[in-house]
Amino acid sequence: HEADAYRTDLMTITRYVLNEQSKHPESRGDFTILLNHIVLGCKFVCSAVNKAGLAKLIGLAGETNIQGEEQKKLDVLSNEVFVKALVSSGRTCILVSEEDEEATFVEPSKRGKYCVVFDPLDGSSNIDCGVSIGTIFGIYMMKDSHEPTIDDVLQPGRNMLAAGYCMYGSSCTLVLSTGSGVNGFTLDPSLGEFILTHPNIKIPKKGKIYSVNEGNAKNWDGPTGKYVEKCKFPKDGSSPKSLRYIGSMVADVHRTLLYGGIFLYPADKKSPNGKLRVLYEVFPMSFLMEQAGGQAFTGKQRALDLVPKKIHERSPIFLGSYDDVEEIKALYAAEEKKE
Ligand code: P6P
Repeated sequence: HEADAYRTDLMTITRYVLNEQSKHPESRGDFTILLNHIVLGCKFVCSAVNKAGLAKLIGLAGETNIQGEEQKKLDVLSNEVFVKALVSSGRTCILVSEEDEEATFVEPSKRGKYCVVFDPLDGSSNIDCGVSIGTIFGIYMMKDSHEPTIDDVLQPGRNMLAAGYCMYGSSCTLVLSTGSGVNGFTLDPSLGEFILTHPNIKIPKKGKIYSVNEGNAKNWDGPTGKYVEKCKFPKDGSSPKSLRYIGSMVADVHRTLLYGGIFLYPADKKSPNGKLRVLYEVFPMSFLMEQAGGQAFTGKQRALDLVPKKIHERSPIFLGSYDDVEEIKALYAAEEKKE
């Protein structure tokens, strides 16, 4: 037959998640319902982001969020959409959002057993210039069926059941892992469905790209400085790596996942814990990298082994191709020995 104009066996994200659920016969479908509400939030934000330029949704909302940054209307809108979608799912008990200083404890009548940590619109400083931005999320099961407390979200990243991001760029791409590999889905606006376009993503073992804000070089610690020097002036005669830095974590991580290489947001003298947030930036991206065969390191330990003490805690992060992260781990280990 000539190639079908229309694929008839559409693997939508909903069908994919249902397939995953069927692997857990004891499951009552709560997780599937939760993911479906996250997907709904992503579809809404995708539509709002795409209209932003026209609907004058951009521009400052005037308020500032916990990070002291001026909130743009899209930030506020996206946060409200996700909070409402997650609460109405009836499957969550605690929500932590980059936009909210305090965690949201869901009222008992709507309470479920999952805790969701998310950045509803990461990279929002890039909205006005059309650079890709994204939603990042992670899902924990509450520790046990008791009254939910903040400790239910202060778990190491290795306890996450699922993590993902949705990138709002030239197309709307949702990358998800529920613990058995990483899959990418692209929104077909004519169907309003996310279709599987990147099955079983595996990050190249080694890459040719490094991604860091070189503007902070003055304040880097030794190992980071040495590693970046090595990328630019390799001693073994290999060719220098390319620098690609978009300044929007979802876009930089998505490129790293698909093309390989390493993304770095190191500590520096100004910010000893780096800039990126543990719960809803470092953990979900580290989870995805490990599921795709890469790794994620904080400069001291495996990122997913970190146990956060505060919901907006930061950590340095080095993530990407397995071999590239190994190199920077060796430099930190050598530094450790000297001390
Ligand atoms: P810098 C965007 O504001 C963000 O939170 C991440 O999306 C991005 O990776 C990082 O900050 C960029 O930070 O200091 O390089 O501008």
